[in-house]
Amino acid sequence: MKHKMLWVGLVAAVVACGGSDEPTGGSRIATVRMNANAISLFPGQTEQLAATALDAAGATVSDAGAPTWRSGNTAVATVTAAGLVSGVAAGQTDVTATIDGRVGTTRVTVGAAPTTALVSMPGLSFTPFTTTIKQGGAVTFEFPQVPHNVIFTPKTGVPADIQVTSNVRIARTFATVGLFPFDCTLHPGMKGEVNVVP
Ligand SMILES: [Cu+2]
Repeated sequence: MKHKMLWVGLVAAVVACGGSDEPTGGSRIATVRMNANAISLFPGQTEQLAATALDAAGATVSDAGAPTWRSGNTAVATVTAAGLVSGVAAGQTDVTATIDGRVGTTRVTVGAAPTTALVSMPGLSFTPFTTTIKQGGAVTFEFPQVPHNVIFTPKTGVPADIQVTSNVRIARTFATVGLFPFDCTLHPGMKGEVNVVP
């Protein structure tokens, strides 16, 4: 979301500066700066990239055209015309943004999602909030002394809920790709989610 807002801001700047009195003719763009030199994703995860055109002095060229996005290997990661990168399969590639012939590059590493993961419950929270796991993998819920439950939002492929318990580890297997939110109904706002990826 942070990256998306950055990109929206860039678009707004381009619009705001349209028709400025800056010189034309020949590229004023010296480099294309990416918001990240490198990113890491799991298959099925996305991340928004942003590219900024800079002049020779390093100042933003606010009325530069929109970047053209390209993935060096679409079997590893794809990128949309708006710079949204999606992990496809484990590997490494470069995503480039070209503006007026200048190229910015972000190295994209797609890692295999883990087959096991642990969710702990410090205070009245699930940590981490989002657990990413490979399809068929198992998430272990580590219940502390304070009792909690894990109640999943009903949907196809969701595992069985875990009723109120404490001082125990209980695992659930996730056979279906998708996002599976859950709550502890004893503690309003105590929420988490399991993101199951191919
Ligand atoms: Cu709880």
